[in-house]
Amino acid sequence: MAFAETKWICFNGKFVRWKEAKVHVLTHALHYGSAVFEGIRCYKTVKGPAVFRLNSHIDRLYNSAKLLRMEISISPKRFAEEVKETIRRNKMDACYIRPLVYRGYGQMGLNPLNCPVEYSIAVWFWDAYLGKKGLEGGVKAMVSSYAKYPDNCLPTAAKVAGCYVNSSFAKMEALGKGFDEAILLDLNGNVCEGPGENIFIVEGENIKTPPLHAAILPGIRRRSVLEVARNLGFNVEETMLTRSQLYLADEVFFTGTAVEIAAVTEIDGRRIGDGRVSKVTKRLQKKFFEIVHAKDKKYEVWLDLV
Ligand code: PPE
Repeated sequence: MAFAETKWICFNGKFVRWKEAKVHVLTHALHYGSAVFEGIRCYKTVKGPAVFRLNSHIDRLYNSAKLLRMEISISPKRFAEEVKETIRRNKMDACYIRPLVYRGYGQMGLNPLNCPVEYSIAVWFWDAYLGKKGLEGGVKAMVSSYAKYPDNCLPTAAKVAGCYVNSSFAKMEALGKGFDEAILLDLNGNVCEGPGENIFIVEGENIKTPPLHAAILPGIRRRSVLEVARNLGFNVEETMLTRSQLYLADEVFFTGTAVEIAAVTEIDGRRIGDGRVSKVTKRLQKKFFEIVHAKDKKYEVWLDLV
């Protein structure tokens, strides 16, 4: 597989060659999923490379670590600095950033508390997650046969590596059936999110998305889209959504760091709206393109120059 390798990975604060950033096979996280991660994007702007809402992502990383009872050895401020240093060292002007905090090698068994907490930061060029299709033509999704786990089973607000097996199941099933992406419902049939994206629907002038208590990841794009849409004059609402609301919506779109904003034009073989990327999704895509490329002063505070 061709991976867009870069030169350096920050490994516990030291910069090591991409190929040398390795761990022992008895690393706790490999066996028990005891790791947390982030997905962040850096964009090329006229002022140089800029990271989108870096501090929000770092805050979520520290919250994820807290939920897993992991103490990160450096401060959030220092962590953010190391993210930027990793981008500089690799001379990237646009990239995806993947910080990982995990329980390392030390002791086997379910109790992770005696294993060291280690971290890494890798960057590479990653095109929009659902490709050109996601951004321009819209994707076909299916309602997954896998339900999203409730927060009293596994924390939904944290990006815990082990929890992503749920997402992988849904993703594999969707791809295997010829769809581009999955949509997960909770055990009661309420809409939650995609395996790696939050979901929104458009009903007339209203933009709706499931609330934080709907077993979703508190997406940073989600929060940003809510704010931008409100500022653009749309009625926005965080509310539980049913499966039928998905099918009957005028528009459906995914948001996320990797995916950006992607239109969902078909769900379970049903055409959504007119089956094309429609006006609200297009408007938000355009606005976000301007925001992340530092072309809208109002949102420059969301960009952190590298
Ligand atoms: N829900 C889930 C389950 C999720 O993993 C993501 C991010 C989101 C919502 C959107 O959150 P945010 O990026 O803060 O707006 N998924 C990351 C990982 C994707 C992957 O395939 O890996 C991402 O987009 O970076």
